[in-house]
Amino acid sequence: MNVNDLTTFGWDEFFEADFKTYAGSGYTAGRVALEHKNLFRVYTQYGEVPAEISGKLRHEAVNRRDLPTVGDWVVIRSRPEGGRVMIHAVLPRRTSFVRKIAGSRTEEQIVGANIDRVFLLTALNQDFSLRRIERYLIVAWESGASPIVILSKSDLCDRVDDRLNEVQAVAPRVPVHAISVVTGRGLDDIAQYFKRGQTVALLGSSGVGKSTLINRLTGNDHLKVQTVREHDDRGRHTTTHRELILLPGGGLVLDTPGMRELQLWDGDQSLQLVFDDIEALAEKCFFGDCRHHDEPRCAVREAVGTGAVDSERYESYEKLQKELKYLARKRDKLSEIVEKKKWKKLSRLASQRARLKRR
Ligand SMILES: Nc1nc2c(ncn2[C@@H]2O[C@H](COP(=O)(O)OP(=O)(O)OP(=O)(O)O)[C@@H](O)[C@H]2O)c(=O)[nH]1
Ligand SMILES: [Mg+2]
Ligand SMILES: [Zn+2]
Repeated sequence: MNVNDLTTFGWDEFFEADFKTYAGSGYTAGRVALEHKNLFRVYTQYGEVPAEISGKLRHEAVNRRDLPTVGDWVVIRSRPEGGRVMIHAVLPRRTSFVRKIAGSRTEEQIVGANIDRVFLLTALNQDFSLRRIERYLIVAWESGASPIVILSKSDLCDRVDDRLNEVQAVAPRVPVHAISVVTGRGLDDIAQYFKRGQTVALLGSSGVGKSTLINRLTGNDHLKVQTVREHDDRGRHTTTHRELILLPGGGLVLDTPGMRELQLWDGDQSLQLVFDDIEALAEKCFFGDCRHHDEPRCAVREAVGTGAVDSERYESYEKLQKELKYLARKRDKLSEIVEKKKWKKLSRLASQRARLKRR
């Protein structure tokens, strides 16, 4: 594997096209591997180097989306004195995995950029929840990456095939695999997803075995994993920051800290995709704008009544739909504010420049 070749890290014509405007002025490109308190590590053709954001980029950023995040391709320039390189710009993202930040504030967080596939990990113990898988699927589809459901710790479960079927039923058209790093089950099956230059992000609650799987794939114990098993099997948030790791056989994996909650940010269309069984039934309702509450000849309520659609799945669908509607309203308000902020900032920058010119 040639680590001086950026294609090893996923560089291709897509990013090349946007980089053209920078090429030739001493700029090169790199991919953000890690972010920690405003300090970054970036994969470059010269190796992995520490980096920081240029004052201009920080100054001109209106919101977080404008700043680099793990997985981003960035425009960098090394400084003559060596040491840290400067990040001057973020190249447009091909995909971005966005969630709403935890808590009540309406703010987005980009968990990872330029991800090709997301592994949604759920452990085959008390962690197992079909409802959580549905939620994860919406965020995954929305990111532009392809989701794959991974049921981890299959060695702890004696109904693995039942679980596989249950998950497949709520995740139509999504590959589902059961794995165990203890018995080795499924590890050969998932090898197909790790390809040179392709990025797989691992997401799931704390303690499901994300870091353990990556250590297994890299063949070392670079990543810290939870050592003492807790009696209640809940995670301890061992991983504290996101990190993009190059696999010895090619391919990149993004380790992420376990999430306490995955809040939706956007996803109307993905909701339709994840719940296409219910969406298809809704087309058969007598009224075109049926809310499936008390309207006559409602195909959805009928299906829930006969058990053709699981009632918990239907509740989950309604809940997620409400959540998305609420968010959309809040986001609309927010974008108004951001738009105003942007104009203020731009006009301030313009008058600053004009003043400088006059001097
Ligand atoms: N029985 C069993 N235990 C596993 C398996 N994979 C991981 N574990 C154990 O699960 C615990 C948690 O693993 P981690 O890899 O730290 O989990 P994580 O998902 O990275 O957790 P956070 O970093 O906190 O988000 C460790 O004690 C692992 O040894 C498995 O396939 N079977
Ligand atoms: Mg971890
Ligand atoms: Zn209806």
